[in-house]
Amino acid sequence: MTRTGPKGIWSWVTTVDHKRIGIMYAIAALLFFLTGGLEALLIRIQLGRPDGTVLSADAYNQLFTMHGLTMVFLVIMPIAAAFTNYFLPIMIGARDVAFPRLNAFSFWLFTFAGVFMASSFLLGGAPDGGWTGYAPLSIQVKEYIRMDFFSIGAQLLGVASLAAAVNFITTVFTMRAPGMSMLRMPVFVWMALVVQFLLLFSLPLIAIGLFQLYFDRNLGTVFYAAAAGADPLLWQHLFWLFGHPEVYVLVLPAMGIVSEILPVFSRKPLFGYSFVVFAGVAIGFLGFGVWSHHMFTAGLGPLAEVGFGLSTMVIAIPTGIKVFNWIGTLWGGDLRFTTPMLYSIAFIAMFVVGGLSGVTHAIVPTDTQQHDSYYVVAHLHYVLVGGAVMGYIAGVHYWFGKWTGRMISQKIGKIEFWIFVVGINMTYGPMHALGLNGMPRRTYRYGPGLGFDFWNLFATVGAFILSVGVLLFVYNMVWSYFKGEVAGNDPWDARTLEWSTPSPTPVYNFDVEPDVHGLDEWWHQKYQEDEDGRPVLRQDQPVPSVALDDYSHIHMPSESFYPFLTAFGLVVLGYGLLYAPVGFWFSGLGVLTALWGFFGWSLEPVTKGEH
Ligand code: HEM
Ligand SMILES: [Cu+2]
Repeated sequence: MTRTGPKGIWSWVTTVDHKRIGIMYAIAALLFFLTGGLEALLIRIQLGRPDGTVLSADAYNQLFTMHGLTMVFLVIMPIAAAFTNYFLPIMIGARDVAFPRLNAFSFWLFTFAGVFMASSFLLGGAPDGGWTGYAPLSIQVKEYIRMDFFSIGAQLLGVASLAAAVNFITTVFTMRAPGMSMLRMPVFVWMALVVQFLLLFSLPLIAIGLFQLYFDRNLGTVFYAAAAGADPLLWQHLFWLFGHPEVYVLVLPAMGIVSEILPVFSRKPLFGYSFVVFAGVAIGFLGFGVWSHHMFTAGLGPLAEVGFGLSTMVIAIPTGIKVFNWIGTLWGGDLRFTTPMLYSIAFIAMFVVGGLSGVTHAIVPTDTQQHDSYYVVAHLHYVLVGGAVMGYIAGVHYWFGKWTGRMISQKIGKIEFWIFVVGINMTYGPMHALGLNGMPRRTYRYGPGLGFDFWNLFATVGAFILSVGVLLFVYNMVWSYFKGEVAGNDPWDARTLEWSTPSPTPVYNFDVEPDVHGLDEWWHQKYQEDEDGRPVLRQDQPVPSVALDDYSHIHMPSESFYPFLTAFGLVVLGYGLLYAPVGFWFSGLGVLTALWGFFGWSLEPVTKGEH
C-alpha cells in the first residue's frame, strides 16, 4: 500500500475509498449544479418580461420540473453526501465506512440515475409534472414517457440513498475510534446520522408511491385514478411523508457544517453542544409529524389542518435553539472573518428569513393565500439556496485544503461571497412580494399591468448576478487547485480530528488510530488547557501522529469493479422499463448484468492478497 493509493481512471471507477467517493460526489454535484442553474436562467429569462416568448408552455413545464428535481436530488443531496463520505469516517477516527463496496455502489447508482433523468431531454421529453409529481396529473398516460423518467429515476436514486443510509448508520455505530462516545462526536457527524435515519424511514414510503405511479401509468392499475374511485390524495400523503423529512435531509448537514465552522473562527467551543445535537435529533423526529402542512389547501378538514399547523409551529422551537446557539458561539468570540466564516454567517441570516416565512405558512388561513404563489417559492429558496447551498459552499471553502492539499483563494472567495449575497437576495427577496400580490407559482407567462413587471425583471437581473457568483466560485476552485497556497495539516487551527491528518488525507486516514478523550479532541491535543486557561484533565498524553514509512500492517479493502457493474445493470433495467412492454426484454438484460455484478461482488474476497 502507498500513501496516495493507485492512479489512473480505472482506479477511480473501481475505488472503494470513502474519500475518493466523496470527491466524485462533489464533482457530480457541481456538474448537475451547472445544469440546474442553466435551467433556472432559462426560467428567469422567460419570466423577466410580461408575455414572455422565449419558452413554450410545454418547454417551461419540463424546465421547472427538471430544475427542481435536479437541485434537490442531484445537487444538494450529493453535495451533502460528498461531505459525509469524505469527513464522517475521519471525524470519528475510522479508516473507512462499514461497507466500502456498498458505498461505491451508492455513488455509481446515484450518478447513473442522474444521467438517466437528464437524458430524458433527448429521449422524448423531460418530466413535466412538477418535482412533487402530483397525481392525478402525473398518471395521465400521454404518448410520451416523461413522468416515467420521474418514477423510475427517483426510484433508482432512492435505492442509492437507502444503501448509503444503512452504510453510514452502521459506520457510526460500529466504527468509532476508542473513546469516541456518541456525545464526543462532532456536530456534523450527528447531523449526518440524523439524516441517515430520516432517509431510512422516509424513502420506503416514496418507493411505494413511485411503484404505484409506474404501475398506474404502464400496467393498468388504478391506485391514483380518480375516475375509478381512487383518492389522488394518497399520492400527496406518501409524497410529503417522504418530502417533508427530505427537506431536513437537505439542510441538516449544512447546519452541521456551520456548527463546525463557527467555533473554529470564533476561537471558542460551540455554545451548548448538547443542545445543538438534541435540537437536531428533535427536528428529525418532528419532521415526520408535519407533512400535511403541504396539503392545507387540499381539503383535509379543520381538525387535521389545525393539528398540522400546530405541529409545524413546534418545529420552529428546536430550529430556534440552534440559531441561538450559533449566535451564542459568535458572542464574545475572537472572530476571524475568513470566507468559510462569512458564508456561515450568511447561512444563519438567510436561513432565519426562510424559517420565518415557514412559520407564516403554518398559519392555515394565511397559507391558504400563500399556497401555490411565489411566496412559497421565496420561502423554499431562502432555506435551500440562502441556507443549504450557502452552508455547503462554506464547507467547500473550509475543507478545500483538506481535499486537495491547497487552500482555496480567500481573495476571490470574498468577491464571490458578496456577489452571492446580492444575487440571492435580489432574486428571491422580491418573490415574497410577488406572491403576496397574487402571482401564481408554476406559471409560464403573465400579462402586463398586473403589478408583476418590475419585480420580475429585478429578480431576473438578480439571477444573472447570482450566476456570475457561481462561475467565479468554479473559477476559484480550478485556479486554487493548481495555484493555491499549500494547505498543510491544520491551516485554520481547527478542533476536529480530520485536521490531525495530512492534506490530502492518506488512503488509510490515520497512521495510528486516534485515542479520543473528549469533544474537540484535536484541539485538546494541541492545547492542554481550555479557553479560559484552565488545564484540561487528560487520562494520558496524546499519541503523536507520526508518518509511518511502513504501511504493511494496515489492510484496506481492495478496489472492485462489481459495484459499478451492478449499478450499471440497474440503470439498464430502468431504461427498459420506459418502453413497456417490449422494453422488458431489454430490462432482462439489465437484471442479468446487475446479478452478475452482485454475485461477483459477493464472491470476491474483500482484500486481494497483498502481503
Ligand atoms: C429546514 C429547512 C426547510 C426546507 C429545506 C424547506 C423546504 C420547503 C419546500 C421545498 C417547500 C415547497 C413545497 C412545495 O413544492 O410545495 C416548503 C413549503 C413549506 N414549508 Fe418549508 N422548508 C424548510 C423549513 C420550514 C420551516 C422551519 C417551516 C415552519 C416552521 C416550514 C413550513 C413550510 C410550509 C408550511 C410549507 C407549505 C407551503 C405551501 O405549500 O403552501 N418550512 N418548504
Ligand atoms: Cu414541510
